[in-house]
Amino acid sequence: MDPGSVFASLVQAPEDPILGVTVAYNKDPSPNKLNLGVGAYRTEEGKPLVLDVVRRAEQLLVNDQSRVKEYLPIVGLADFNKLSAKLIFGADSPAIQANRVATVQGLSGTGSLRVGAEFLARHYHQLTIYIPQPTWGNHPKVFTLAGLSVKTYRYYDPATRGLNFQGLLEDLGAAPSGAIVLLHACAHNPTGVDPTLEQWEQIRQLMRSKGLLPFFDSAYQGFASGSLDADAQPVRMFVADGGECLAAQSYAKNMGLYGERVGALSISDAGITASKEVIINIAGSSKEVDDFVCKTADVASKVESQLKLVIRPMYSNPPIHGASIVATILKDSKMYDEWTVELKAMADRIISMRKQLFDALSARGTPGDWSHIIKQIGMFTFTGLNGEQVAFMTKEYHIYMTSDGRISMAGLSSKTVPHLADAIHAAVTRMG
Ligand code: PLA
Repeated sequence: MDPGSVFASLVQAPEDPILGVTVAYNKDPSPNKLNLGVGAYRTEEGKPLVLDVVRRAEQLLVNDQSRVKEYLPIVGLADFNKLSAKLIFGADSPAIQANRVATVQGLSGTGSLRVGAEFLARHYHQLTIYIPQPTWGNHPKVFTLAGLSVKTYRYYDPATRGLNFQGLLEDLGAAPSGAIVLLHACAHNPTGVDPTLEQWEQIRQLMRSKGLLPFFDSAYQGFASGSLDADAQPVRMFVADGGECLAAQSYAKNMGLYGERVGALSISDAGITASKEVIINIAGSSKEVDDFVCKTADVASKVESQLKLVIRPMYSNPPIHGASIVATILKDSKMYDEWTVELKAMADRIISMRKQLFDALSARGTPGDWSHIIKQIGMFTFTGLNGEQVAFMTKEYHIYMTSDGRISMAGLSSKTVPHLADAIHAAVTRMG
């Protein structure tokens, strides 16, 4: 019997639209090749960056002889979970103070999204999730495979290269009550277009009035503005109103821990937002308030217990190393401060790449309005280049990017900006 034959009828699957760009890049022998596909930060020298504070945390961990390699609990490292919830919801979050938040460690952003989606598919009454159009290419697959039904809401307007706010409000306004809504916490991927805080407030009011459930994907906290707190503002607005909220966090980009696969999923249950004194005035008795607080803490514990049932048969429990690095940094105020400085430097370098690319195109007189390069936020520029132009740039200039015209600004350096500008100029003038 031919041992290979049982899978002989398989069709060859296509490469991943994002990670496949790196596969193609690796095969290219050209010395001028440039990978602007996957969102991975590079230095001015084009090298991957391990943050100094991460190296230092790793050193501390290595030197600590009391550390062992035993399994973590199913939900992960307790310190890491607490600190992660604080990082996204805010240290003074009433939800955390009232024990209304259940947090589990996840396999980076993707794994945390998947665990959240599997949990919702099992325990939430509405199985429809609305995702922005466009969104990160893996979102529809993660949610569909978890058992949710995926619909889209309008988000980006190609004509203005900005937010289609009216379309967004109309589509969420027409969504069935209770539907889940995936929101990018900041630095929307791939468009680089975020709502303003005023627009977030309108989105919040609309969603709460219709009982829509917010599920935040926070893959770039700190990368948009350079400030961890400013970038978490949209999430904190939703948590502050006392309604339910899910948040998937990734430390891949903001701590440069890509391959360590470290992230978290937090589920905040509904609760009261006013101070105890105010509520006693309304409710009449302190006991009623205590009962309520107790009940909500009870819900968080039930949520956690069910998350464990999702995780255990999937990968049993999460890896220890990355979470230990993060916890070491988050719990030490000096290391935390060092992290924020290094994070701000990464964000600033990306912003300076935007300016340099914009200036280079202006200097070449490249036809079209390129101001979106400096207006868009975060790791990516959604250039507006079409698939044909992208293919031309890859073939003629060895520049690798996703076929939707997204470029990772974090992969660019002062040295490579002219090469990219030449390629865009040629693509636009010859294939425009
Ligand atoms: N959510 C969004 C919006 C992302 O852009 C990414 C990563 C993730 C979640 C998942 O990241 P993690 O699992 O590594 O934490 N997006 C990258 C990489 C940077 C990728 O596609 O996997 C991108 O190039 O779009």
